[in-house]
Amino acid sequence: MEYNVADAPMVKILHLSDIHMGSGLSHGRINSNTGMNTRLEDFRDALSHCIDRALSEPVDLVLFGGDAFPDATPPPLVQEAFANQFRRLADAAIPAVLLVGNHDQHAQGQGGASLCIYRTLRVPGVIVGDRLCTHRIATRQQDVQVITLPWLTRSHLLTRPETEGVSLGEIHRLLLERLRVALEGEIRQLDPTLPTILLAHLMVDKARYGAERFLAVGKGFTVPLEFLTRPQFDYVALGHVHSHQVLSQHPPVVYPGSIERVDFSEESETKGYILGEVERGHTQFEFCPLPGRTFRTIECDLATVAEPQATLLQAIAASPIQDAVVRLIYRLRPDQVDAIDSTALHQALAIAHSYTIQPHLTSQLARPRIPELAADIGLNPLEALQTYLAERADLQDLLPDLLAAAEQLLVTEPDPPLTLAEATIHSFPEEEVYQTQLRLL
Ligand SMILES: [Mn+2]
Repeated sequence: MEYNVADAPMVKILHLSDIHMGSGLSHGRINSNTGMNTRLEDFRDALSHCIDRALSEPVDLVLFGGDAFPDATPPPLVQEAFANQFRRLADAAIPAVLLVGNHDQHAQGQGGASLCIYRTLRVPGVIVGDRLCTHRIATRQQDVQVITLPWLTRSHLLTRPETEGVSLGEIHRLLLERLRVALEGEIRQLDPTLPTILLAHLMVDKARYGAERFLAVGKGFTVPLEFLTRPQFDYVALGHVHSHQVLSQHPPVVYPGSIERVDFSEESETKGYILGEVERGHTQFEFCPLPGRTFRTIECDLATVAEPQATLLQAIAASPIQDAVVRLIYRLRPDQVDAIDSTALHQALAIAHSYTIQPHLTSQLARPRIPELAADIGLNPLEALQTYLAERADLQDLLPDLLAAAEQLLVTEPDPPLTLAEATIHSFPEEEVYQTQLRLL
């Protein structure tokens, strides 16, 4: 392709994705100064960092790869936190493309309910990508073409009669075939002289999975990387996968990843966004890390240690937990439970931003400590007690009394068993049963 480099200045872009504003609020607490959940403030700050950078560079175009909120109906406070940041771009006359991800769509019907409001309001410079089409966008430098490919469901590309009685595998094959044709249609009408970007929310077959796997309700279909590595594209800006990864260099096919951790599955991932310079036939880009809130897991197996409390406190002291979201997971034997002083644990964890403590008892059946008491050996209750007590040196003084008491209990005639009718009436009043069932739902 022939063109004069001097006539084709590069377009500076900022590409971010998977904001999920309003996620993981259980890891936060209420900020008494603002009344806001601190995790909502963290997500807002992460987005604010991105927008700060877009303004300070300044970039010519911002690309958002989809999944603005956890669902299509965010509460007004969360909508506002998102809108306040993108409004700063509009104020600075920097165009932004907001792509619709799977979390932005309603389960039924088409369109990105949570993002379409920006089109309805005609916010200057904001383009909502809720269908496959090409947008020619005027930037300070030059025009750029952006093909938007939102999260596709079968209703976008297939009609009901086409999918009736058809296997899921066959539907995915049909979807990919339709997508290939539709994408080809967009590619053929591109202006070959302009920088061209594909902005898509999808799962590429070669991508590593992350937290998005657990967040998505319905499993979508994966798209082969070959669909995206077309010479007509100068940059392929992706969204959906939460861990940053570069799938191809020519052209660059990039997931920036999410901007904040939604849960512990993202504990070890670096969060950030992409800053790039796109020109026809040549693109440079770099990943820019965001500070982000640290997540820290402390895991301890206490079942084999002599001093469980001291071991646990040492493990906490050895972890940098200041201002982090912390989970303390420890395993212990049932007979060690009394050795744990939970007040001291809470004190040790108080410098964390938030924390949870998850004790797990090692299963007696899985680890029979007294071979004579293994599950497959038949003993009557008194024999079982004698076998157990024989192992407990600390209880030898009480042995005669304990055995006598046990014998007494075992020979005492129990209360006559309740009839079924009585049991129903006495143990489970109707209302209580109803309440129990409600909790189960
Ligand atoms: Mn997604």
